Amino acid sequence: MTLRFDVVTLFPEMFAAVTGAGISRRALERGLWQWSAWNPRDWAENAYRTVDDRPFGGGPGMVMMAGPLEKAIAAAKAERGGGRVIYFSPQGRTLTHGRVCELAATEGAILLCGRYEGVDERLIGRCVDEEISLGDFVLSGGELAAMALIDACVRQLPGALNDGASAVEESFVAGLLDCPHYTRPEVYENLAVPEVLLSGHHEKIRRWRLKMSLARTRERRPELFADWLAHRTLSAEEAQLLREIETEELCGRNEKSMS
Ligand code: 9WO
Repeated sequence: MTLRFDVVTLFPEMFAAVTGAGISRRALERGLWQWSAWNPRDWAENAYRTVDDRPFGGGPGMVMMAGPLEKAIAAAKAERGGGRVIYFSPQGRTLTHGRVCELAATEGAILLCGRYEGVDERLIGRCVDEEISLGDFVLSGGELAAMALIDACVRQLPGALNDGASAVEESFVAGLLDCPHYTRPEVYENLAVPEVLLSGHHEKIRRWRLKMSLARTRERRPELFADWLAHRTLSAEEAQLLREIETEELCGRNEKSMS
């Protein structure tokens, strides 16, 4: 079973961003995932290949017509033998790491990318199984959101990441934000790398990184931190690190001076 994305889009060439570069390109070449583009223009009714029309009720801009989209979706379904249809819009439910992992473990989906002011609501009612948002902002179309989903899913596939790096160790996986990272030089513009990272003491380094993840999550994403706390039993080490973090805050120290 291979992850497969069938993308319904007026701009198939945009997808070179995921198919032609980086980790997702390598994974595609390794056969870890597949994709096809379905251009609704190929199912347009007239000689101008029109796929949009003016909104009923008036107002600015254009709306994508249901007919060509439904036919493009049907063609994709026929080739892959069914599949869920995901539509990308700010009206959808916010994408999470958990949903990405679920999707990466399926046969993939048909990704419907809207343009203009959106898609005729009847098409959404008839064909769309799930509506996904990346956050509270507006893009010019669903393509960049679809590519974000593809990239996030593909990097979860076994064998997609390089050199033993595992998606299981990244930011979010443990429900916490990532720790800070440093590379050479040891001093940059008078700013030194935290000493512990140069110590070669792997146990201390692991503990420091966990502490930074805890402190950052608590400070920057209190709702994420509350969730993390609620869904686990604190280890003795985590409890100790949190006490240290709280004490250091009371003394007026912040992340920048912590080490
Ligand atoms: C455009 C527009 C122009 C004038 C007045 C109102 C308007 N609304 C829109 C609009 O929402 N266009 C959308 C463009 C239609 C659906 C596809 N588009 C889209 C998807 N924009 N932003 C997203 C998106 C998807 C996922 N996460 C964040 C944003």
